[in-house]
Amino acid sequence: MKIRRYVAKNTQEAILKVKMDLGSEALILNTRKVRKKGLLGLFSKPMTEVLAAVDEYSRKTALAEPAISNYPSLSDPAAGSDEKEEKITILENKISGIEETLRKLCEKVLNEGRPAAAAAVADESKNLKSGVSEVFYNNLVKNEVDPEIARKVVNAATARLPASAGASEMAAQLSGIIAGLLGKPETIKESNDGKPVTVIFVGPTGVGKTTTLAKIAANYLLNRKKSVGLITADTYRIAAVEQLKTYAEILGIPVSVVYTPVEMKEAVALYSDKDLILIDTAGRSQKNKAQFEELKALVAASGADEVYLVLSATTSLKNCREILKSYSFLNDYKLLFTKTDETPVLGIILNIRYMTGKSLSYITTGQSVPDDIETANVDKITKNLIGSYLRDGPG
Ligand SMILES: Nc1nc2c(ncn2[C@@H]2O[C@H](COP(=O)(O)OP(=O)(O)O)[C@@H](O)[C@H]2O)c(=O)[nH]1
Ligand SMILES: [Mg+2]
Repeated sequence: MKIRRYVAKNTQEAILKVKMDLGSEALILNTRKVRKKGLLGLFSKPMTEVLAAVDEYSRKTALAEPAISNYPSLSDPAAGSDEKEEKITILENKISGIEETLRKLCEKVLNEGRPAAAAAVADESKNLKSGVSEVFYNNLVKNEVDPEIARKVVNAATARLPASAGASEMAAQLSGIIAGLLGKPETIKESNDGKPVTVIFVGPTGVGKTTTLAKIAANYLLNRKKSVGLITADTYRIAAVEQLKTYAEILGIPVSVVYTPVEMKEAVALYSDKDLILIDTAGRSQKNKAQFEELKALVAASGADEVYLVLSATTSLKNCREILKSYSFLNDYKLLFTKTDETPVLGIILNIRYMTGKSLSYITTGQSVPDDIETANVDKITKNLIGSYLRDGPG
């Protein structure tokens, strides 16, 4: 990862510079207002400083990958600078690399045999490292990573780096640590015994369980040519049953409505010839213990191979903690985050993954069935967490 600092009259201009220099995939690490140093600076207009990073790799492949709008990248097809500019940029980078090496060499030569001065330089670089750590810590917290987790990952990254490490080394270390914490997402497994894979979705009301189930059903049916059976145990509201029936009708697949654990077992048996059985449930009131007992019995009766706890990325950490408590009766489950399109920050994903240790799976990115769903992309989530989105507004 390559990191550079840009100063311009305003944010737009700074971003333009970033794009010209680093390309459209550049990641903004930090923006702040700065004034010229010295007495004159007091009277000068503030400038905008932008700290930006880019993967050498992602820059090369940027054009091959579709841009996904809800992640903070600066995708813009017009940003592909022409060949000359590209060459100039490469040369500039090479020169600044050489400058840096020279500077370090000079320091080394000057400090040889002068321990006090050497210590001063070491001190200086330690300050630099802790300054860099704070920038990243602040970004993580702004992106709603739990401060405790943010502190832990930044400390871990700092500990692994030499005192002279700069922002690019820190970004690379942090990316590695966060990606490791997010783990490898696990989606619905293939059946290998000819029996259907049975999947049940649980979670609070309104997070998007039914919509997500419809997206998965449609994808299995249309893209993977699999046979699908639907079951709904959400009989609290007539509208909920109708919603799933409508999707089933459009897709031309069967749906069973079940009220009791016995009916659940029967419905699952009915679909023994399918490749995939998707089961919808009702959200429960956190205050009502009996409702959770009911849900527990339904989950058990379904004999589901996989349970997905569906959570909205817009839910606060405090509420998520409550929700997790309510669903702690589940033996095992995977985390499915919806509505990532409704929030610019994805800290909740890392927080909940860290707290539960459960695998990530899919994330959903909008209301549109069947398109707005994807396997959680650890790389994109990591970038979202480390980067500083332009939340502070332009100018
Ligand atoms: N913006 C956005 N809305 C979503 C997403 N998933 C579901 N919704 C909307 O959330 C609302 C509730 O969805 P529904 O599937 O009925 O939630 P359920 O009560 O958990 O079954 C509906 O208006 C959906 O269109 C998503 O990924 N993004
Ligand atoms: Mg529903």
